[in-house]
Amino acid sequence: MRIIRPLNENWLFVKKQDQDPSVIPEGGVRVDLPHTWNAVDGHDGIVTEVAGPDWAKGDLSKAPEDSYDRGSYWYYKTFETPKQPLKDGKVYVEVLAAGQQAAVYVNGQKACYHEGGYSAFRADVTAFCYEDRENLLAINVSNVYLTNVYPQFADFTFYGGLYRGVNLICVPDAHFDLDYYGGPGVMVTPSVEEDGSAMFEIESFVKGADENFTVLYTVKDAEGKEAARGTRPVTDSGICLPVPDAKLWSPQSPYLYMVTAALVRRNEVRDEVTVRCGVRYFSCDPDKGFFLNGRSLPLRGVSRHQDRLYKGNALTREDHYEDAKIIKELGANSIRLAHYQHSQDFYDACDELGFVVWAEIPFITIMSQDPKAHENCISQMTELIVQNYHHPSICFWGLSNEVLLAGKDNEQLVQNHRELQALVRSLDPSRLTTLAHVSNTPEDSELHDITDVEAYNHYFGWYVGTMEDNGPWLDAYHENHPDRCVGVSEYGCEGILTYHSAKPEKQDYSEDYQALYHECLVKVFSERPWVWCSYVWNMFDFGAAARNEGGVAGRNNKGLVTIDRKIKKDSYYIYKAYWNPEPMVHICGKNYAQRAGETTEIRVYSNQPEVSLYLNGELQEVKAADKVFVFTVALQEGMNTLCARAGDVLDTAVLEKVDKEPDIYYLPPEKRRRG
Ligand code: ADA
Repeated sequence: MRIIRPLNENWLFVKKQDQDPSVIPEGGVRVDLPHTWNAVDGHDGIVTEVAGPDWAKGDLSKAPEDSYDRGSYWYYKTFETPKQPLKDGKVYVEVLAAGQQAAVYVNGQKACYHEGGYSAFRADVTAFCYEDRENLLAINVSNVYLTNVYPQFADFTFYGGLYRGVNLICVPDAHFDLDYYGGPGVMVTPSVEEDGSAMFEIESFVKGADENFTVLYTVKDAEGKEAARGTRPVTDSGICLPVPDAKLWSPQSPYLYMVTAALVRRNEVRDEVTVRCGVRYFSCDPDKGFFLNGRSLPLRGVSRHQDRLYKGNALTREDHYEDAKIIKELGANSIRLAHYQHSQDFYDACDELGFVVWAEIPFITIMSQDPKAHENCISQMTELIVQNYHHPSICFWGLSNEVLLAGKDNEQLVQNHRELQALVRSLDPSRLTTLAHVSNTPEDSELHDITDVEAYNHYFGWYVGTMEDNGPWLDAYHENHPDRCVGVSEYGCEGILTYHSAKPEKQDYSEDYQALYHECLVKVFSERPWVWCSYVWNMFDFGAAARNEGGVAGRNNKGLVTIDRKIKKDSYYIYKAYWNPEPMVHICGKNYAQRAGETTEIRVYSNQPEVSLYLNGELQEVKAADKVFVFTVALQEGMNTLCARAGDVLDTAVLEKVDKEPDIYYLPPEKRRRG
């Protein structure tokens, strides 16, 4: 049987460029994986030397503006070759991700080189391992800018490091394949039959086995009960296993099956692989939007980046699950996992907690002029699909994001998209393709005619226009292009807890404006089920090293929740009111703690029909409204206690009446966007 041994402890991290992979160097620090060397400078806003290209002119010859350490560094670790029961086994090193490119050496011998910072890759190191003494594993990892590796340039930090972990995998000579784009060596495609039963179409890819071997497949239900079983010869290993009365997967009922393929010789299982699957079917209609299992399900959710305060992207499985639970509490039914392949941990959480996922590759902002870059797109898309084929949560593969932001709409760009579309169709005809247009993408661009569905990134009410422009834009587009399935892949605005105003306005970076903006947008989408998806940009504030806005350098602050996951902003709660049926009430403006003026506005969010507001124990008013309840109250001198009751739920707030509000509440325009 295969042995999977995590190699995450006791690495030596050497922050030097050229090193000898066959000898442990002097210096360095002991680290455990996951690890990134940009855990702090990736979003602390301290600008180091600026290599400053003018990327807007497409000049990417030099590394984009660097305000974090982009280097080529080394990790070292010794390991023993595991003793295998059978002598002819194979040994692989599996890197779960290395930002952004990496080379793997064992005992000084180069085993592989990989480009792309977000996918797993493996190296067969059998020939380089010693039988009788320790081996030396050295991995050179680099997030130095290369013209042929995506992302070229984008509004998030390209963290460097072994940030998801490394495994040693040992398999017998006869085993399920480990060489194909980091895939599991088995491919399971569940589908729903006319009679409501499910069919599990399974294919496995076996190496080193002769006619004495067979493959035994079993399907187990969520209770661990065997639901189907079948055997095939390795020479023709495909099989379709029926599961009558299958339970479907959906966000409301994320039912999972376990499919195991066992490689059997005589009465012995030599190798085994298990994948989790879900049975569902879905479609998109230009006029009716997204359907899952035959029911309309407008996808209403958030986008999420994979980094946290002072951890960078070196997250644990618990971190990923915590993020997913915060999003589940919001009541989202979908997540756009921008702008790259995310961790298996997070896709697993989406399968288990129930989210429909848009997964994508980092073909973003600009198409590199380096022809080799398209090969990188192709390999990253292949890895994304092969490594994540089994996640029932994933329904969409995203080809690109805002490639017209800094690039030109040209034939090569269209051709590259057509090739990506053909690749996805060949690897996975069971899912839909999509892409995210930058807001000013011409409506007659050929980029509209390639993917199955499409979406736009719109920031009306933040960068341009007003929040009220969003509904009319969607209605006009829908009318002009009734054959297109259109969604909104991004929308949002900055919200920083320090800034407050009784008269919030666009670009004031206040928590209050962000809440008003999202009050407007959540309603726009609730009235348009034909908009197949809408994703708040972003669920969490995240690292964007080149940014310097709102007095918070190094970060994008459009999150509904702070980068440390500790504080939900007011805007979080308007979504909870719309999307989570559990009774709730939330008094906004708790951080707007000191208020001047005879009266002040108190906004309350609730999914209950009526809210009663009390000031210092006195009932002020009972209001009936739909989600947003706006009261005007006259605070008394000093400290005041507010209480909002809605049915059986309540919320309180403490506000102080002052003569003059703190200057810090207001960010002068000249300080709002710098750099
Ligand atoms: C774009 C881009 C995002 C982010 C966003 C913003 O839509 O796709 O990655 O940069 O703008 O915050 O401006």
